[in-house]
Amino acid sequence: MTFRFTTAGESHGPGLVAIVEGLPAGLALDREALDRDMARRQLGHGRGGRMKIERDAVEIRSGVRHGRTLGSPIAVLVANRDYPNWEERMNPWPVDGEVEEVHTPRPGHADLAGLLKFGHTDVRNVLERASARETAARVAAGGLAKAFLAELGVTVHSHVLQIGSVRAAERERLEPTDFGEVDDSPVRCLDPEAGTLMVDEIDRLRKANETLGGTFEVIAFGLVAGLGSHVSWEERLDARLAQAVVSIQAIKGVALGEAWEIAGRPGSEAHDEIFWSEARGWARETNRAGGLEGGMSNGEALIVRAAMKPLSTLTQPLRSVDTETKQPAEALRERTDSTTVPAAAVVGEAMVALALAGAYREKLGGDHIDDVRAALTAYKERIGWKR
Ligand code: EPS
Repeated sequence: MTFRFTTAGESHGPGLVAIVEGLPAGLALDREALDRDMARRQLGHGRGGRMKIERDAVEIRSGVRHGRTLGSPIAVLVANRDYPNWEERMNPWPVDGEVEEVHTPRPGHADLAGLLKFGHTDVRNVLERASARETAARVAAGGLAKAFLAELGVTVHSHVLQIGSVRAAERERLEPTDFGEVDDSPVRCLDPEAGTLMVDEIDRLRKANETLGGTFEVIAFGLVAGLGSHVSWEERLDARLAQAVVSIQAIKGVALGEAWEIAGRPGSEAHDEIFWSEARGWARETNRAGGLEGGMSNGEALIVRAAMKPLSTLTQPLRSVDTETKQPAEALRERTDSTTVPAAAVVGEAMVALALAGAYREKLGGDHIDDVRAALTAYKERIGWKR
């Protein structure tokens, strides 16, 4: 059983598409839950004018009937409400009149390398696809993965740890219930004081024509031990999670568990000692590994952190070169967000959910969701899993 997904779409084109293949039949989908995630991705202090235009919603085009999956590929469409304002510039078909080309690549964006690689003369042919608008399609796909995981007792959450120079206080051992109100924070931060300072920092830097990056954490609860595998590199769950999260636009680093902190500690303070009791079964008192050992889940909460660079579209542009004249020029100045770390955390949830859904499909197989549940029960029984 191969679980996979792909997306298509340009930022200002007619819309975005995601195709998810390999979910079992009979899985119940909740339309409101899917759209709730789409709206959560649009949240966050520091968003620009575009989010006032878009009202992202999932339109299912195939693979679902009367609220349940059919086992066939699921195609979803997310419309770009901004398209009518770009119809001439982004029309799939020739238009009357000249469409002005962009020749000033932004440092930090895909603009220059993409232009050279694909032989375009118009930077827009690259930037439209490189844009983080594409993450709306990932969140739509991730919503389907989350629905599947929920059937297996897994939930995926996220929160912002840092925006610009402001860091939230570190929290030990978070539980699913800690995330009930995270979307009420304007920056999706669990530390209200830091959240207020983050909002101030965003406002201050926006006035100075700056953009901001930051870090966020995604946590998945309820995993069974043994997802992924130690036996070959491409089956390692940690490697797949890292790829999934680093593939998000502007993400430059990923940490699994306390990766960077552990690197400087002695071994006796770096690992999670193993315990067993009749009541709990296998358990750990600490979770420094972030739920991953030897490329497999160990049943503890799965913790992935990501670092996002400041957005590369600046209202006070950096120095660049005109790709036609080769003369110095200011980089493209476009409408932009000041920061999208809160939104990126929601995209992180989607990518982690998609990676985990793939790992569960491989582990448990099954054509109908009932087959998958039965396989999970049988596996838990075999390994004596009590959670
Ligand atoms: C983006 C630039 C902005 C963002 C966009 C990503 O769009 P625009 O150029 O239309 O103002 O708003 O993000 C989204 C549209 C979205 O849905 O997240 C970029 O260049 O990456």
